[in-house]
Amino acid sequence: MITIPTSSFPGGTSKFDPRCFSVSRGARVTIENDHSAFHTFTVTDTGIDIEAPANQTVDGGAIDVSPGTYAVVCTRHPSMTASMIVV
Ligand SMILES: [Cu+2]
Repeated sequence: MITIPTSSFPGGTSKFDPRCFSVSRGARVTIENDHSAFHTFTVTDTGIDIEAPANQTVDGGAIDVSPGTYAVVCTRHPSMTASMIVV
């Protein structure tokens, strides 16, 4: 479960919580967007691009990529980043 906290804005920096996490290959991820803005969970150099509408929890599907460390970003807010380690 990746959370985008409700307190992300205003006055703060939007973020993923946790900022660094590991998942087993093939595991499903859930994105809980508790914030009042649209965000994405986009994994660089993969086809993973999950839209997380405001105040919704979405099933991100299975993470089926090779083991390694990946950069995660919100395409709407480039300062919103995280690291995903696939094992
Ligand atoms: Cu965002």
